[in-house]
Amino acid sequence: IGSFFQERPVLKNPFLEDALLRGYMRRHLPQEAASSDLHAFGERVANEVDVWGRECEVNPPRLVQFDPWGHRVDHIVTSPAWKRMKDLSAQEGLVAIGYERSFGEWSRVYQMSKLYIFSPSSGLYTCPLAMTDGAAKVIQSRGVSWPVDEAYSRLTTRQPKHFWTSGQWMTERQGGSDVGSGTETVAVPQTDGSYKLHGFKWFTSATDADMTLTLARVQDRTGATTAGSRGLSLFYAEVSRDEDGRLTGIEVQRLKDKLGTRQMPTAELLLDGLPAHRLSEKGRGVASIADMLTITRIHNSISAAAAMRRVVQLARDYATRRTAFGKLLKDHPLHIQTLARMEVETRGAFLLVMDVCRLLGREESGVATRHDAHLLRLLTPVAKLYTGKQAVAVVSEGLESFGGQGYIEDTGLPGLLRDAQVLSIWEGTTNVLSLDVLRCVARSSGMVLQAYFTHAKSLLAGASGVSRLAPAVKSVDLALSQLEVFVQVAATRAPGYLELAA
Ligand code: MFK
Ligand code: FAD
Repeated sequence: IGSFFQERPVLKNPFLEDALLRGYMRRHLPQEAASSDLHAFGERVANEVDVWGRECEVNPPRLVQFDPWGHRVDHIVTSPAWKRMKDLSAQEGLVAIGYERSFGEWSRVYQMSKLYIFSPSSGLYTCPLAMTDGAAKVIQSRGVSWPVDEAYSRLTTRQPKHFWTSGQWMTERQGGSDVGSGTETVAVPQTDGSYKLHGFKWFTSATDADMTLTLARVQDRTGATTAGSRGLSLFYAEVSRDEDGRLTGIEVQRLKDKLGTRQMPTAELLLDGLPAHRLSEKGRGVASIADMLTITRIHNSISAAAAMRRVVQLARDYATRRTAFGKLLKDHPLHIQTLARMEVETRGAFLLVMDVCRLLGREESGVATRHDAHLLRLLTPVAKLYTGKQAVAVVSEGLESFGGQGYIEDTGLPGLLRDAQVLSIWEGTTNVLSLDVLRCVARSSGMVLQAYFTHAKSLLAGASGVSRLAPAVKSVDLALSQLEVFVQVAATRAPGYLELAA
């Protein structure tokens, strides 16, 4: 059997190991309270939480539809580790930090840095946290009052016993991208001003949530509804059980059998009279849930950058432990070149996503300029679509750097690749987000692009000493001057010209 056993790669404190993250925090948020919290949390992730994440993977959720006597119960049974993730998330303020705003405009950067450290060890608990954050944001933007004041306090608390997570039930069988045409769920008005929802939600993740935001069409007195996006309204519903233990107005049809993200339940739900409250004006459902999409897409980008960082970190460590052709992998220039390319991709992703978080923080603290607002609108889908693709490529390359062991399930490495694959699908596929970018360029009459090029120019100006960047500065200048002409011409030409051009 031989006497050689390869040392495994070791996960060290992901904050201390990440020179770019530490440098970024030193530069932008040098407060001791933030860095010591990130340091301590990194220690916890490496020594305690990472094991729970593995437990979530090997002990995935299951659905118990009936009790032994045939009563419908629809219990989604989750692992103890999954439940611990919920308590930890509250204690560590993984949603709360974004709303406490103790670090002013840098609070989002701080919150997202914690999530970045947590994500690859979280057993996908970052999914419910993303939706929880998105729901809190929608409620906050619309005003915290009845019937969602209690929910808001629960979504943003640090008290584990009080903490709630939220779902985001948008996708139906006819269309997840095109929710405007694809949504069949109807909302039947009740005499007390509330509604009952009837329909079928085809994908609902982290379905053990305490509440949800969802879309439905309000029926008029004749039972008719308005088709398309203009017929959709936004609803708030709590997930509760009656005295017999049955879910109120919901049947869990089945759990999805997925390529990855197996740690968390994703269910098909029949809504059969689910009590709900309308949060938006009638017909403003898509525009009202857009705040949630912004937040969850930023979380998605953070998870993508974090997956890349994790695989690079482990690959670097492994390169100091594995020998081939008489020397450690770290001493093979070609192997180091491969790791260096992964590192460059990871750094680019991190800096892009952190810039989006910075802009979000500025907007929420009321210090954002119009220019910042344009950039946030443009860069949110760009970062999501770009990092989603990068994560799959970098994590795949990362697996190869462990040789055959990268393909072996119980190393935990293949799960990183499976989980990365979803990042470009949910929360808007790559093509759908590309179209979102074009629409926002057109609707802002090109202003978002102007903001982008101006921003790029100022970043490049900071590096003007680097002569290799001179062509880039020149092309940004050219793009900016062409864009200015384009916007001026478009403003004087037929309406819709920009939309067509985009
Ligand atoms: C691990 C971390 C991540 C965890 C993830 C959590 C689990 C996964 C959960 C999900 O996957 S939830 C489902 C996510 N579904 C999507 O992302 C849907 C993808 N499809 C789109 O995004 C479509 O572009 C969209 C449904 C929005 C198209 O619908 P419409 O009705 O054709 O949109 P339209 O006409 O462009 O916009 C309607 C209004 O919404 C406009 O406002 P106004 O009426 O005031 O002009 C738009 O400006 C506004 N809007 C649309 N997208 C927006 C937006 N506003 C801001 N940002 C956006 N992105
Ligand atoms: P479709 O919309 O049918 O898209 C199919 C293909 O067509 C895609 O490649 C897309 O890019 C392309 N396409 C569509 N429209 C265009 C166009 N106009 N131009 C060019 N190409 C286009 N949804 C929820 O609401 N809540 C959840 O909690 C949730 N959890 C999920 C968990 C997992 C693990 C997965 C895989 C999905 C989850 N989803 C959830 C659903 C997800 O958001 C949708 O699958 C996604 O938005 C795509 O919708 P679709 O599946 O209907 O694909």
